[in-house]
Amino acid sequence: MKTSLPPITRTALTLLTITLAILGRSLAAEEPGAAPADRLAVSAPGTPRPKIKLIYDGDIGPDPCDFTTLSLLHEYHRHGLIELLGVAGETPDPYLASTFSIYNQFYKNDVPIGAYNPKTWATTFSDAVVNRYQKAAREGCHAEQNKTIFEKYGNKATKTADDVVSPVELYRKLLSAAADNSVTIYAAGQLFNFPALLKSPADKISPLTGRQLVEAKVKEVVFMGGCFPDSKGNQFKGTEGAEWNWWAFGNRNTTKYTLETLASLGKPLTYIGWEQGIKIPIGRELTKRLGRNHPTTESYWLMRHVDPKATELPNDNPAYDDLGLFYAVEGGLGKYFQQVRGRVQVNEKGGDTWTPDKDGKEAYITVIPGQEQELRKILTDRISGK
Ligand SMILES: [Ca+2]
Repeated sequence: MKTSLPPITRTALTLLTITLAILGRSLAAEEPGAAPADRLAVSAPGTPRPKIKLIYDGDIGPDPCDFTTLSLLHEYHRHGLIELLGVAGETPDPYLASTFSIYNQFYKNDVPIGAYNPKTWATTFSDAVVNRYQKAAREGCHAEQNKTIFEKYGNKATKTADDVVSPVELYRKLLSAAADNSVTIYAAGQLFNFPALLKSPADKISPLTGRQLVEAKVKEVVFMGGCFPDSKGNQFKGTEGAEWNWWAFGNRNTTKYTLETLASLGKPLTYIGWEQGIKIPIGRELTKRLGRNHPTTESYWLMRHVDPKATELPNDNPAYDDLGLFYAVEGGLGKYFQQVRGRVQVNEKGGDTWTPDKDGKEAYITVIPGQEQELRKILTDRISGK
């Protein structure tokens, strides 16, 4: 919608913008390296505040929290809390593009999609990674969610891998069109897209390299990944001591290269570890509200092997990714979350340790004890559109 404002209003708006900008800077200046000021308070959807321009980067499936996160992204987008610039898939799954498209159809949004195509993904994924991913999807989790969701909810208008651009192309387009220092990335999966993007050369989309685009356009990155303060204390099965996302299906240095490069570019990086989402199980109430005929409900049924005739989900599931997205968009430091500043060190296999540093530009966040029930309720509300 275009509106033409009278000159006086434009001047007033300009002054207001300048005042807000100065206020924003002075707030940020109070505490070097602090989370943005709007991370400090949770507001209800619809409350006027600067819209976060967000790119989602992640794996969808097999965990239900991937699908609840997609629902939450679309709810935030349609409630105006974020401008969802695009969704970038990062796994070698031929049905990832169609899941993104089905959610666009379900929520009546038209969010740009980037996903890998089986015909070309060999330039990004080794055979070993593809095999480990497929083995995990089939055996570890006993479900190929995206394929089933396509068969059940796809239609003629559903886009597939052949209809969408690659994740790197999506990123290059979105970042080149964005204002400087304006884009928040929420990364809730393995980090395969980042090395490919950071190493991408100048092309017809942009004269900047991927590294230059990230340096110029990205404001901050929030990750669901790792385990804090270190991953050694947890016995992760089959992931060589690393948390699942940061293990990257055994692809050496994917996580280490990504985090070290982003840190060297001076980007504020926030992590929410595996151990936080486990405290916030959701699903039973949520799937009741969404109804059985919804891809997010479907993902819970598939993951839990629920009898197709059942009307209710027997268990909740950890809200790993949706909890991180909630923080990335609505904040809640001091109310729901606390943060520890410092610097992460990741080994070549994706295992992590932490060095505290009160002036660090990186932070991991944890749920404030006692806030778990409230977070379960608020996440259930948000994901179901309340
Ligand atoms: Ca995920």
